[in-house]
Amino acid sequence: MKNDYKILFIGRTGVGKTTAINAVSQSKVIATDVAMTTGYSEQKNTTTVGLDYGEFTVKHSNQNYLMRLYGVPGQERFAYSWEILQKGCSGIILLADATHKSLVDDIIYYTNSIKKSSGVTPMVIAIMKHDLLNTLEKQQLQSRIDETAGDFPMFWIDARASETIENVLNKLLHMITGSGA
Ligand SMILES: Nc1nc2c(ncn2[C@@H]2O[C@H](COP(=O)(O)OP(=O)(O)O)[C@@H](O)[C@H]2O)c(=O)[nH]1
Ligand SMILES: [Mg+2]
Repeated sequence: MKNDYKILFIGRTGVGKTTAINAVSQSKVIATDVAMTTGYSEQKNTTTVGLDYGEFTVKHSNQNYLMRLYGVPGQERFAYSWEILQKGCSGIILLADATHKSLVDDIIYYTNSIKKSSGVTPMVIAIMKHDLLNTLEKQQLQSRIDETAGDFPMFWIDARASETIENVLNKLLHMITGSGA
């Protein structure tokens, strides 16, 4: 029985992909961040030029499930790399930045691209940086996302808190294995 899964963390630069994979990986994370020469963002001075890679093993009923975690380059490069990356992909975590004005557009863009090419791959939406919103903003965001992507399970995540990411990985594993794990 296959128990080795390729999981993609997809989202724009700065959303928290590298932080999230670092937080849960039990193996040394391989990152390809380099100093940025052009300014996409004022807050960050590194950007992902390739992939992050980490590993997360879940033990269930005496069986180990290895989740291979890949941080996928932001939207700028997504269109070019997507076909290659999705090969053998078992599950997708779509990371969306709660503080970014393009949050809903991002979700529409990614869910449409993904549905078109791999409509059956289990996918969940992880909303990052919600700690920077107030309660009302969070409620408004929740209803906009429900309208846009209500058919995907949604989680509020803090990339710096490993248990919130582990929850998402466990949910995704359930979806992949059909609750066998
Ligand atoms: N406040 C807050 N900051 C976060 C959260 N997730 C990530 N960050 C911060 O966002 C910045 C960019 O994260 P990074 O992992 O480099 O993003 P990447 O470009 O997607 O790999 C880092 O300084 C993180 O600490 C979150 O949920 N809340
Ligand atoms: Mg990164």
